[in-house]
Amino acid sequence: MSTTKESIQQLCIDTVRVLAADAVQKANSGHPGTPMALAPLGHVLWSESMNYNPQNPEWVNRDRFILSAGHACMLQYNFLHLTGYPITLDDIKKFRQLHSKTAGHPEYGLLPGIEVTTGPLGQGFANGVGFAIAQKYMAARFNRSGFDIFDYKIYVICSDGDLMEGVASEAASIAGHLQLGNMIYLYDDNHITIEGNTNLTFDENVAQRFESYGWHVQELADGNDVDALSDAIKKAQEETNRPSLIKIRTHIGYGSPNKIDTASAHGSPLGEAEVKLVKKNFDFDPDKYFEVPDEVLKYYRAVGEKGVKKELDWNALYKSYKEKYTALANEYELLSSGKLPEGWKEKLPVFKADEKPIATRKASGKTLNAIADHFPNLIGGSADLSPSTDTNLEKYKSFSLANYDGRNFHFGIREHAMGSILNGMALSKYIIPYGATFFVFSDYMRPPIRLAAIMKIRSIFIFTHDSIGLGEDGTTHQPIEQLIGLRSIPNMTVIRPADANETVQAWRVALEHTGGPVALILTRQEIPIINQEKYTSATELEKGAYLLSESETPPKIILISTGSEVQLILAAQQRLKEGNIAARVVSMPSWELFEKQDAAYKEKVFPGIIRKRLAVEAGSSLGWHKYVTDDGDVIGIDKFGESAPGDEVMNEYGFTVENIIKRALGLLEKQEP
Ligand SMILES: Cc1ncc(C[n+]2csc(CCOP(=O)(O)OP(=O)(O)O)c2C)c(N)n1
Repeated sequence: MSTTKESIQQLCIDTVRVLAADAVQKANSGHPGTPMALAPLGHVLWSESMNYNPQNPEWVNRDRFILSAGHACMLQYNFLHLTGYPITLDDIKKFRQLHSKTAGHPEYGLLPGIEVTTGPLGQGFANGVGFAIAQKYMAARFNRSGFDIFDYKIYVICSDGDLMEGVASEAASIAGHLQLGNMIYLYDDNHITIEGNTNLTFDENVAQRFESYGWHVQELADGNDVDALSDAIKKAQEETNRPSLIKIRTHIGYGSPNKIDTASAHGSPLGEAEVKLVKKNFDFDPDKYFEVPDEVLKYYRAVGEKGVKKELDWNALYKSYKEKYTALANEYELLSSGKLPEGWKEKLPVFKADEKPIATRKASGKTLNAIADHFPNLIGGSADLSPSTDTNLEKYKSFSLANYDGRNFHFGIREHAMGSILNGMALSKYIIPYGATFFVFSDYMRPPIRLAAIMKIRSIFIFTHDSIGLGEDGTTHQPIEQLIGLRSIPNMTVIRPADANETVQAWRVALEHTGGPVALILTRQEIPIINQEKYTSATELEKGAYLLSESETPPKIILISTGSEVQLILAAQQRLKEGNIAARVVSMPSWELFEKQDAAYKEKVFPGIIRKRLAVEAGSSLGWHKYVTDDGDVIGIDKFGESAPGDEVMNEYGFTVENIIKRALGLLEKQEP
């Protein structure tokens, strides 16, 4: 290794570049060019700008780093390794291999130091806004004069692709509006995407665009200028009234004589010969692989060590804070422990059968408001639909520049960003975020819903207007395929409660749930309250499916339903009984919760010998045959809805007691094969 390097800094940066080229080459897949170009930026971030402690990646006041351009993950892996996180050089060598920590894009939970799973462009950008909101909320709630317990910042590296995605525009717009001055976004302006130069598709003036969102924008002409990077980041840190964007002109594949500034440096290994040229260029031995000079490792480990001290200082601050503000500290500690507060279950409302019919969205609103005082960390809102989704916390303020401790969020008509922001909030661990819109617009949120499921985080999605029963708004607003769509996502829990009391229990389960997001699917229309004295308690909702009403004699048929259609099968049971046909009624608000039950319970609900089963649900019939068997039948909807009063559409589509009886009798008459 040459000793004539002008500075250890340069050697550090070049080491990161060479490591990235080597790792991608060894994996024979990946993205070498962007980590090579961004090595100087990474160097500044990890060696001076960000507060973190590699020995405790979970330190609560660490700055959050998000690589929205997740394909460039070799940059992040390298810095995590070099600064001393629990990731070895061997892990780097196993980049993209089965069961390695170094996946093809950064994965939350796989590697300490990865705050969020990224890869789908635009997501990390929008997640950052959720992280920023969480910080602002926690600071407003817990910081006191002289005690900035939460003063961390959010650093995000984003690329052209991130900024082209619509979700980034939504997120940037709301971040500007909320004046989230704790965000520092670093835009890798390399003029290259997969198909070639960005002038193919991307001509706007990004700086002006972000200025008009209300961001503080700086432009750097040379991404290799470490001092300029450092100065710009310092200015961004000082700008606390606006989110910051630093637009940095870089050159993809920097150091590669034949691939620099080309799209081919983006998504494929450089090639053995080219990697050797890169090494020569940087004065590394072309025949050595994964070479980390001692002085480089020493430099970065020393930088990482500084984080230990930072956390110790914070611990001392927190200790005196706790002495002075004991109640607040206790509240924070409860939130951060993930434990639920005492006494909240007693506050859950109970609805009596003689009360007026009530829409489950309304019951949800009443539930939320009944328990809100117990959950200072339960915060959320809606995409401009709170009067319709019933998500407003009546006693609490709106989250705004003037009130960062407000608990009601106005996300604007930005469903996609709302989903991603909720994920960012949920990843802050101490917050339980919820977001609401009409069920049909869950399609606009599909990417963050999927990512919440991948990350197994507790984002709560509230989807109202859950079927053709919503009525006059018509085809475009009537969900059909959304239920099975959500149910098909692994780790997702979908709950479609049958009435007000099941809705209360759905909230209970959602709050107690860990290991993934929950979607509550609620009606617009009013539905009767199922008599809790006559029928099985709604607390059984937690099992996903339960015998809501058993027949007096052994059942000949099982009627299964969810949501607003459960009342219909209950009525059908009664009518069948009058004709001496014993039918069991199963309320099945959640397939996923039911799948978690043991075989004995499943057999109890759906005994193998009763194969005459009829499922009734105002949504796609796809998937129901798993529960009704080949001998069963489904009343579902396999076409789009139409505009008319809700009950008329329901009748027209066969959601009537008469039709249920007709189909049930048809099943019973069918001969066994
Ligand atoms: C939502 C989404 N669409 C498409 C892709 C596939 N993809 C990965 S990187 C990329 C674009 C690369 O350009 P840029 O964002 O400028 O990154 P750079 O090449 O500069 O690293 C695309 C289309 C993706 N990861 N996410």
